[in-house]
Amino acid sequence: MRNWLPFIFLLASCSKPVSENCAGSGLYTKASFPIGTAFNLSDAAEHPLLTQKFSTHFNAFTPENALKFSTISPWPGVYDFSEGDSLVALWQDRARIHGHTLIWHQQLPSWFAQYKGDYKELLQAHVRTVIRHYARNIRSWDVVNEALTEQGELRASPWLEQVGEDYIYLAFKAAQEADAKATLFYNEYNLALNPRKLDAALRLCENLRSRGIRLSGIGMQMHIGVSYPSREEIAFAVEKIWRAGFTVHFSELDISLNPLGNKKNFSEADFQAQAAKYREVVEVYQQIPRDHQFGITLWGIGDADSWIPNYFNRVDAPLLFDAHYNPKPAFCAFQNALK
Ligand code: 9MR
Repeated sequence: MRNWLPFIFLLASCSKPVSENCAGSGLYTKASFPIGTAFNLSDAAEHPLLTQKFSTHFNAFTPENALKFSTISPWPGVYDFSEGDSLVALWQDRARIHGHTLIWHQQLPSWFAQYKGDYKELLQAHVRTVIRHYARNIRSWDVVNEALTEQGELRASPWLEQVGEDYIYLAFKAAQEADAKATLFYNEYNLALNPRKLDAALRLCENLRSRGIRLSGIGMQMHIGVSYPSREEIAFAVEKIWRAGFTVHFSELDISLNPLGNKKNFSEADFQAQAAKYREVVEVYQQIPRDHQFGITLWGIGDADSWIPNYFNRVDAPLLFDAHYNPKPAFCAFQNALK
């Protein structure tokens, strides 16, 4: 038995995760770029701790659903900006507000499919109306969201169907005409995971630029998992994007603990692995030259508010704070990685 003791101690010390310590001070105060998050007005109203955490740690904000077409347009040509206006009024003094999203194949109004007018005009009017409404408070926009398939082709979006291939160009053109100084983004997921999609996104954005579009940056959504994509894959994608002359926004970061949906709960080791991945993401982001960094935006604050459990019908805990807004190991790793 005595001979086994060192081995047992060694095993115990290897498997026991090392917790990082960190200060409760604001995340954004340690960062050299904006640190953002996303939520809805109802989340803010229901959870006072959410707004408290937001005020302490974040200096950028993306309305999660408030500016989407289905939220703001109950009838053709009719706009109700009340939720977006309330969020803007709440945060504009202390956070940079990023507009999300103008043209997307999801969250279209219920009347969209039966619309009897000209879809090209609808697209242009929509982009113009929303950008102009917020021109004073929102200086950057995800103009087009998720236009590509994993094969790098144009996705079968209702916009593609109704307006044709030029719908992306038309959206960006309308955006820059509506606000000549706004910072315009193309926003997409799986860019680090899928080099084929990354190349297609770069081709798309370079093509838009060659046609006179003032496209500033690419939003890498970064809905990722603890074990994918690798640090190297993230670094490769990031570098390709900034070297092509685009600003990089990690626009919707969360790190799933349960991508396959086969777990019912999570161990301390899972939370440590997640923390390590968050650290990696922050480290890679900080390798981008300053003038190509737009910021890192988390897709929510507390695990209970995340879109993932509802959307995929599985338990998950992908964010920096737990369901009670207590900081997780991921929070400390994120904070300690900032420099
Ligand atoms: O977080 C959003 C969730 O509340 C909505 O139900 C969902 C609808 O598809 O959209 C979520 O946000 C998405 C974002 O707007 C675009 N990228 C993917 C995000 C997660 O689906």
